Amino acid sequence: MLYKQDMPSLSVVMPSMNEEETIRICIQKAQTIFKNYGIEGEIIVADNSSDRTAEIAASMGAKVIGPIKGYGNAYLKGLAEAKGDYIAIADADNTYDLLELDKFLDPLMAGEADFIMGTRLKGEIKKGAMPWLHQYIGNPILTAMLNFLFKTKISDAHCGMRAFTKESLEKMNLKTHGMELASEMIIEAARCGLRIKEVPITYYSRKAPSKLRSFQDGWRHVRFMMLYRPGPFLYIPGAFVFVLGFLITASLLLTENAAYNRLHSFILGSMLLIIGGQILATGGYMKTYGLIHGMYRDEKAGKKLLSYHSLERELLGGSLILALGLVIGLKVAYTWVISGYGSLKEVESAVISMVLAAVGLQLIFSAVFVSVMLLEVDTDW
Ligand SMILES: Nc1nc2c(ncn2[C@@H]2O[C@H](COP(=O)(O)OP(=O)(O)O)[C@@H](O)[C@H]2O)c(=O)[nH]1
Ligand SMILES: [Mg+2]
Repeated sequence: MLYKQDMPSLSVVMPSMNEEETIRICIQKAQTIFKNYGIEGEIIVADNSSDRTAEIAASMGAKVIGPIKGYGNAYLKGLAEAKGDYIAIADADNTYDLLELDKFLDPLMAGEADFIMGTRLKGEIKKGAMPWLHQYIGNPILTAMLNFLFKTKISDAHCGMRAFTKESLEKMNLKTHGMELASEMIIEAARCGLRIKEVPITYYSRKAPSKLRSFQDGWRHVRFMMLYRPGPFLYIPGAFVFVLGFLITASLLLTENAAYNRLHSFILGSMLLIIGGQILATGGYMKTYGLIHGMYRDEKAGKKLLSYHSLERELLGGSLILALGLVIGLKVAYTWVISGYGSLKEVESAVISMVLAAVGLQLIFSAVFVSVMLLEVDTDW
């Protein structure tokens, strides 16, 4: 139990799933830190175990909550319970040495930073502690993406040992249920303008098997970043592909008989137009989802684009493009009928009709889908 005094207090939150071999040592180390600092401390174990983890943790005075499925969920519920002025988080697998918490607490308590990240890549990684794929490929790539997209300067975005002040936690809008919470926390810290500091730590190997699934969890982080920043993932490539398709198709249409002489380029251009449209539409869906869930700082432009009236205009625009495609398609069919159902040489018109119909339909469906997503939102967008 924490009592508010002048003395600061510390909450240590640990998610656990079948960590009976290591939960004891983790709690002991946290308690040693409480003693060394002479601070009031509480340990919260957000558990989802079928072994004796919860029983051991409770017997050592930790507050055990659960069962909680999902790494993100465990933190969301665990952090909601935390009452300390300072909050530290770490795995319950003893891969992080909780005695190293001093490196996190000192700068926090000195007011030098609001959010302290451990870094194993600038610290030490014991032999066999981190799979090769994570150490040299997954983690550096995901970290670089995060740094690029969110202008952070982190060296180990997936380090699970972190600490922050209670006020910082309250500022961050954390909500993801899975492993992507690790990325969300950094993105939110950066978004809220928290002062982030890294401290090198040592990473030890695990006893029980890891719960991480490299590819599924890696992809969850990428998907999450995409949601926050659809621009570099979808808008920019989508617009590039669309414009390229448009230029190829338009330049061929302006060339005499090019649709026949350069048929393959013509089809390539058309394909790029359709693909570009699809990528842009997906960007629109992601942006809508992000706006609904308050993920962006500057929401004005996005909200305007998604306002009821602009959706109506998109619907109208899509219908006109589709209608044009259908008219051209009908013209092709008519030519076929009056030619006595013989062989046709209307490839150019047929392809244009197909592209217009596909792009027009995409626009109509996107406008409909986005407006359906907005049904649940209580605004006058
Ligand atoms: N409550 C809860 N804890 C989990 C869950 N999945 C993983 N954990 C715990 O979260 C921490 C991080 O998971 P871990 O397997 O160590 O991932 P790694 O450090 O990336 O290998 C460990 O303490 C796990 O026991 C879950 O679904 N629920
Ligand atoms: Mg771990």
